[in-house]
Amino acid sequence: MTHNKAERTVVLIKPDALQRALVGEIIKRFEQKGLKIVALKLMELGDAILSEHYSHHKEKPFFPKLKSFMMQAPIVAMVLEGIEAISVVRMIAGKTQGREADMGTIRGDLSMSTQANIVHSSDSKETAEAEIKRFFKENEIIDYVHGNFNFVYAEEERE
Ligand code: FUP
Repeated sequence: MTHNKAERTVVLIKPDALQRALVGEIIKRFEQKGLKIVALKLMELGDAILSEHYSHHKEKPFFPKLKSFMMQAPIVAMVLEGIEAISVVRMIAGKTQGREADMGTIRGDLSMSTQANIVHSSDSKETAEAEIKRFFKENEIIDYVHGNFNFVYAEEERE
């Protein structure tokens, strides 16, 4: 990581967003906020990785349908970096239920659904760490200096 206060978090742009041609719109929102993209790729997810990823929901009635939904089209997986990136990304994504999410958030502006809710994002430091390992090889994450760093953050935040 290029800054010692920075966090890394995983975003998955889900099949509904790819099918609705919203990938650019979503990446734009994270970029414009000032988050740094340190990994980015298109993936097709299979049953095994989805069972692991959604293991906290495995007893829920919606679990099989959630997995098949995630297999309907490719997803875009990213790692974003920034100070407090995990909570900032959750805030930009908005509440899980698209119909209830605040306007201005990705889900509030773009989703009418709970399952087809456009993005997934890591919900804690522990989850982020596990999800980075789940979706990325070490050499797919690129540590580089972003030219806008000194303007995205104030001096005292950069110390
Ligand atoms: P989030 O962290 O906001 O993605 O929300 P959850 O971990 O609660 O939900 C994970 C996935 O399960 C989301 F894609 C939404 C989906 N889900 C359903 O399909 N039905 C439900 O009743 C609740 C969640």
